[in-house]
Amino acid sequence: MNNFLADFVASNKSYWIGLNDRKVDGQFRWLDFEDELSYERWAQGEPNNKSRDDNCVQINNNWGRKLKAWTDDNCFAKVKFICERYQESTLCPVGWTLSYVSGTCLKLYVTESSWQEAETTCENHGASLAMIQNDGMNNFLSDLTATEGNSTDGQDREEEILIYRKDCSGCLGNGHVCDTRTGLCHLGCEVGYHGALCEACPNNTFGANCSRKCSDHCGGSTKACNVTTGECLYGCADGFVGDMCFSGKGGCLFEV
Ligand SMILES: [Ca+2]
Ligand SMILES: [Ca+2]
Repeated sequence: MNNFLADFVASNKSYWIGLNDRKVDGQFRWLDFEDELSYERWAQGEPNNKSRDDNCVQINNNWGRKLKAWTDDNCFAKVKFICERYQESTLCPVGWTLSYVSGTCLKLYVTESSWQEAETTCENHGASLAMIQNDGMNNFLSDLTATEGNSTDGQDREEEILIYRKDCSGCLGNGHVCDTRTGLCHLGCEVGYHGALCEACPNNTFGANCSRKCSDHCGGSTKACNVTTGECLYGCADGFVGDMCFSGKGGCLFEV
């Protein structure tokens, strides 16, 4: 393959986005929304509804075409795609990229899929095909497509486990410190929390490094106690008193 062709193939990238005119030909809509488009970025001569099924839209980084522009294409064509998911926080799961333009998380999928297969894959990951409402977002997605191949090796990375965290509770540090992408606490854990993620003490333990055990005389079916202080959460079992229920009512101590 000569260099020219190699460059052409390397730069010939198309990705499904959420735009389609499957419902009424010629009326393009974002996914199932009814609103008319407030922003469009069609390539020259597009949309041209070339075949009867040209009802789904790709964003292209094609050599020889207007960069970042859209084309209508056959919905059953197999191309890569971009999913977008909404977050309550400004943190994205690992493998997703935050768009400061939209406040949403974006991810490229390199498994070539029909438009519907792509949308289904997005939905299975709590997302939908990406939507573009302005130049900023169009540029963002275009930049995102430029990162393809950096880490995917032709495979979608399997890292959908949401190990990011919205806060760093349990982590030590002023205002709590953790890697919000991985959830790991950098400075160790507060009293009552343990592990790399500084999770609350398990199995009725409490205190520094979860090294102490809640009193056997804590009340309730779980006999649970506060992970930091050891105070019984549901009062004391019959015959015992005190925050930690170590004292017998008669004044005897049942320290454990
Ligand atoms: Ca059409
Ligand atoms: Ca077309």
